[in-house]
Amino acid sequence: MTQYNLYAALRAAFPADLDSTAVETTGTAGEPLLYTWRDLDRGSAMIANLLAALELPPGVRIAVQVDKSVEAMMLYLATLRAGHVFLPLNTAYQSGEIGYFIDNAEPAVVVCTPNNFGWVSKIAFTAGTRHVFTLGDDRSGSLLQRAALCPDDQVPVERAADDLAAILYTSGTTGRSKGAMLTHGNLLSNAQVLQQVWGWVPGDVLIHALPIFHVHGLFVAIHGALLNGSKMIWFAKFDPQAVLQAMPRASVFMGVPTLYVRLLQEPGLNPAVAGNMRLFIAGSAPLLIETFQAWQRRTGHTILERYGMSETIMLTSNPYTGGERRGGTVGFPLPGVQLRVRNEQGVGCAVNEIGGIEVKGPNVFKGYWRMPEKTAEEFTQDLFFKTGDVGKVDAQGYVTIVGRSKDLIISGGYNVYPAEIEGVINDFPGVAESAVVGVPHPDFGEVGVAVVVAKLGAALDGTAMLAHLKTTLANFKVPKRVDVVTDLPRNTMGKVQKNLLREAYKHLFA
Ligand code: MCA
Ligand code: AMP
Repeated sequence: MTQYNLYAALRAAFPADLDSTAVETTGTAGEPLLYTWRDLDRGSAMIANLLAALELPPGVRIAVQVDKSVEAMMLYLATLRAGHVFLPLNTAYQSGEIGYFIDNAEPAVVVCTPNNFGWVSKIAFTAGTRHVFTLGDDRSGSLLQRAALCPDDQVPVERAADDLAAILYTSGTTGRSKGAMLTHGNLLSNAQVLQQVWGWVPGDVLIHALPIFHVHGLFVAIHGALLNGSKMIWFAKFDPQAVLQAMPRASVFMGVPTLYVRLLQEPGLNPAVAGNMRLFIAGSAPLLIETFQAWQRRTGHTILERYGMSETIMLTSNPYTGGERRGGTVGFPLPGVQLRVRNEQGVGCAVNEIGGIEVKGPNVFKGYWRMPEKTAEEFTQDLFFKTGDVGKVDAQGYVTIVGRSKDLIISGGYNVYPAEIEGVINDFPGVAESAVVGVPHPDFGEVGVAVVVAKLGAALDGTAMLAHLKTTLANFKVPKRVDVVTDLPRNTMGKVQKNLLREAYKHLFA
């Protein structure tokens, strides 16, 4: 198998003028910050050399829970260069969640914010991690202090296409997260396909306003810009007004639907402000047709919706050219991706018939970290990956997602697995049982509502329960409402009828 490194492929696309601007951003005090391509290359080389100095065997996990910064991106690039495996963690995760990931992944290195060093390092050292560095969003912390002493050139360690580049934890229907193992080959092939189908051109400028611990912000956006030698206008946090200010200088924007909903609330969104834009891309959650149409009316641009997963990176996309971008659909399978829809008996569905979406291609992950049985369960005999999404394909080949067979809520682009939340609620004193369901929400698309039954004789306090959940779970997982009821609706088999609960609560936030 040919030897290469994803970083080397990205580096080869950097512009000839390494002193031109690669990233434009603002510091924590609002001061303008510019990074050149040379800065990205040198900075990532120094961190890669620091990792090399630790003399770790190739392929160890580098777990990272830090605020978004350009240096955090350099740490990702450095991990690739050093031949290790990047393991990004949502900054909202709390100690119980981080403890699980560290125990499960056994990272050789953990990088956290200076503020969290106390509790994160305790978890990491207890789990056997020997190196814990800190990285602040203001270039503070031990990682950069140590890296500053290292040489600023480095030859990326050669890897095979099949070698791991990253592990992304994605929650499970059983309530336990699984680490999706992505290879250098998965990531590079997908980035190359997207560069072609989205028509990236020299001079493109990307607005990067997404978090960098998930596929969307970390891979689709960063790889897209780097592989095209394109400048990024970089925001540590999504702020609709700041994005609008940057828009006249940009040409590509990527966002989850909530970002589009919030931009639409800005009076300053108009065709003129979007006049230089070439492409608006949406994904990670269903884009409501109303949002799609409102965007057309307000800007004159048609959002291109695409569909993907942590396990597969990008799978389908509406056409950039040569066809209609059809709202409510996720477009066509990307070149190289085979996509089929099958019913519960495993029989292929007819045109427009609804079934489970299954996929195969160079983008499909290698399996779940240390979970061979779980991996085997998620693949068919002929090695298609079962996405857990339910959909259909029309006569022209457009794919539409109509629902999910997995019990999953997607809230503001983040996945929330009811089983995990129910587990935490059920451990709360006085709780007999609970059900968490997703209901429509105007800002987040969908949010969780918890319906809880008390044990006989117990009095439950919804406010205390919410306070407990806020200290236990990442904030976006906390249900927006807890209702205490006398019993849960069940079918004749005794199974909780979540569809009835969804129906009962569907207008709660409407
Ligand atoms: C924040 N809050 C949320 C969410 N985010 N509640 C539900 N769902 C959310 N997503 C709550 C917090 O708990 C808090 O509540 C309050 O909102 C304010 O928190 P803050 O962090 O200030 O919120 P924000 O900055 O306004 O964040 C909203 C956001 C953010 C910008 C929409 O959630 C976001 O960046 N989402 C993008 C996620 C993403 O990148 N997904 C891609 C996954 P309280 O005050 O009560 O505590 S990759 C993927 O899905 C696949 C592969 C793909 O296809 O791309
Ligand atoms: P994650 O586990 O974060 O990788 O989320 C993957 C899931 O997000 C997919 O299985 C889909 O259910 C959902 N998803 C991603 N893009 C879209 C989209 N454009 N429309 C509907 N659902 C989407």
